[in-house]
Amino acid sequence: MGGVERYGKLIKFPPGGRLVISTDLHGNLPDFRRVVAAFRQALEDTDGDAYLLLTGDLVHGPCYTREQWPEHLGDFYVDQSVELVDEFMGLQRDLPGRVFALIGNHEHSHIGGPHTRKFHKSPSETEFLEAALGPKKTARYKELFRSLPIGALAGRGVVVTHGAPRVLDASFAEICSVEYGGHEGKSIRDMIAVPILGEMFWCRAAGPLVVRRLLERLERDGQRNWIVVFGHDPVRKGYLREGDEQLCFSTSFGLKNEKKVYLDLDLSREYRSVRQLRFGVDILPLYPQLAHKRRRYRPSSASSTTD
Ligand SMILES: [Mn+2]
Repeated sequence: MGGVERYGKLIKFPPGGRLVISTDLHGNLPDFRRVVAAFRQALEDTDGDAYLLLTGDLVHGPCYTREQWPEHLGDFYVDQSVELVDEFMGLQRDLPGRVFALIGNHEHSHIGGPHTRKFHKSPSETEFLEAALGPKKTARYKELFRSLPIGALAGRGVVVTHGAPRVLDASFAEICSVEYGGHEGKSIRDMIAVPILGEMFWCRAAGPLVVRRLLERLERDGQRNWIVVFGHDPVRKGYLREGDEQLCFSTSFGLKNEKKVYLDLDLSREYRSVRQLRFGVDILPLYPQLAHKRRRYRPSSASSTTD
C-alpha cells in the first residue's frame, strides 16, 4: 500500500485505493460530515485503502439568517467554520496519511492573500474569523493553512486544484516551491495576475490549450496526466465538464442540497477523459435521498455566485 508523497506544495496519491474529493464547504458542517461519512464508507469498502481530499475554502460562510437568506446561495445553513476545521484536524490526527485539504483563496486570506469580503465587508470575513478564534487558535489555524498543498496528482493521471488551473508558464518545480506570503496588500484584481497563486485559486475558467500544457508539465514517473478536477466557482447543476480535460464540481457552497455532488475516484483506474466520470458512479450526490429531484441535464453556464 503506497502512501501519499509530498513534493513541497504538491502532493501525490498512489495509483491504488479510492479517493473521495469534496469542493468548497465554506463552514457548512452538515455537508462536511456527509463527505466524511462517504469517506468512512470508502475506508470500510477497501479495508482502509481510501483517502479524503478537500479542495480548499473550508472556511468563511454567509452571515444571513434564514429569513434574509438569498436564493442564489442555495439551501440555508449556519456558518460553522470553526467546528468544521476542528473536526478536520481531528480526522487528520485519527487517520494519519489519509486526510488532506488543498489551500483555497479563503484560507490564503489568513496567511498572505488579500482579505476576502464575500460575506463580511468590514471587517472582512478574514478578520471576523480570527476575532472569533482569538489569538492562540488563530495561530494554530494559520499553521494548518500554511501546511496545505496547492494541488494534487492522483492515481493515474488526475490533477486536483482549487480553481480552474489557468497556469500559463509555471513548472512543476516552481509550483512545488511557491510561497504563500506577501500578497496581503493586493486587490483581488491584482491577485489574479500573480503567477501560480492567482492562477490556481482565483480563476473560474481556463482554456483547453493552457490546461493541456499544464497537465503535461505536471507529469511524473511516466504517467500521463489526462484530466483536472476543481471547484471554487459554484455550478448550479452540481458539475460541469469542459472539453475532455476539465470537470468543475460543487459539493456544498451555493447549491441546493439535491444538486450537491462529490467525487469518489478509483485511483487504479486511468480516466482518460472527464466524460468517463459518470454521475452515479464517480460523481455522487451528497444527498442521495434527494437525487430524484434532479432535473435532466440542461446546458447552463456556471452561476454568478463565484468566490
Ligand atoms: Mn474559492
